[in-house]
Amino acid sequence: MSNPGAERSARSVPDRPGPTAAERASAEATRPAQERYSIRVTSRLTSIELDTLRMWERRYGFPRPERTSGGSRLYSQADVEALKLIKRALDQGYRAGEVVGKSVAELSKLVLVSSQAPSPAPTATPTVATVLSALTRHDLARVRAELRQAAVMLGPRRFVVEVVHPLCARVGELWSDGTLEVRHEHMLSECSFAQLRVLMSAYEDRPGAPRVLLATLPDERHGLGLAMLEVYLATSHVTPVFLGVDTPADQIVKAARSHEVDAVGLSVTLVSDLDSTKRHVRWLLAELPRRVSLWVGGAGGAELGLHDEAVRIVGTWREVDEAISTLPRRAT
Ligand code: B12
Repeated sequence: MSNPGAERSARSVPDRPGPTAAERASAEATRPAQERYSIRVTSRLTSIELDTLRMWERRYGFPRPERTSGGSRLYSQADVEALKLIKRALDQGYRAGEVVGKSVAELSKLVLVSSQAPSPAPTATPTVATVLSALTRHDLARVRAELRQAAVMLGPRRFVVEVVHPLCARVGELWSDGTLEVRHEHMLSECSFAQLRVLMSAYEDRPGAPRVLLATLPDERHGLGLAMLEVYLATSHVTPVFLGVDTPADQIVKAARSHEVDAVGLSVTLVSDLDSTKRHVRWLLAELPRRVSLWVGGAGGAELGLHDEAVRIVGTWREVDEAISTLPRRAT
């Protein structure tokens, strides 16, 4: 039986000879489009010496690159990412034996926990652009990788303020003008939540730190603002108590009492029914213990027209800082 595909490809073979096996191997070894990198490129990308890469492979079995037919090493994008984190951990004082071979998740945590302010300060702008472009291509792996890398490079606070917040705002705009669809927004929300959760796993309750309960009222499903705030508070030595979205007001009061919080933070978007939100806020003011402050943040907060000095309307990160500065310090 004839095979038309084979015939077509046989006809299209050019007259001049194709590349030799060695040429193909060498081209493959340096072709970033396939996300495979030669040892030389990997060394340059990660600032790790060629000999060190070979030695780790022998000693720790990592990285274990693929080989071309000619035997040259081909490192994957994941190898490069892990190696960059290993390099950061080494720069922070870890020994190779402690970090080489750990997973990217473990390394990210190590590097974050031990990093002070990242220096020199890298800029977040390329990340926002790259994530948006990956979102439009449905390249979920790239979205996750970019967010993970930005979190490590910038640190949790800058990651929230300079990456997740502007990304959400931009995706909201692109969604309302029809450039992006709801699936893009869901994808970004899920990936952002996941990364914010990883960041939170590095924090534990600090004895003596003030506590802030975070929730949204019934029918408000936007929780990313709260998840950002959770990380932001944790980096400000405040213990966040994340209750989540769509929470009945009486449950917020009960949780505020049982967790002995100093403030309750509500996130309100423009989607919220503002009259019902106002009623809930007034009810909360009456029911919460007097020493518990009430913060209302998110784009809908300012639209509520609440002029009650017991309610703090918070719209910017600076205002979040001001609100934090009013929290009492507890005796340990
Ligand atoms: C992600 C998202 C979703 C996700 C939410 C996922 C999740 N689990 O959170 C999903 C897909 C569920 C969703 C659904 C909807 N969404 Co939506 N969504 C967004 C998006 C892109 C980001 C939301 C967000 O996280 N904002 C948080 C940050 C980015 O916003 P922020 O308010 O400025 O917050 C700042 C501060 O106020 C502070 N902060 C926030 N909260 C708090 C709380 C406290 C206590 C403090 C101190 C500080 C603080 O943090 C930020 C930094 O300063 C926004 C776009 C946008 N610009 O917000 C649209 C947006 C809010 N959604 C919109 C709409 C229309 C909807 C839907 C009605 C769509 C639909 N037809 O189904 C539904 C409604 C669902 C509901 N009943 O709540 C519109 C609202 C427009 C309007 N004027 O009404 C927006 C603005 C998009 C747009 N441009 O059209 N959405």
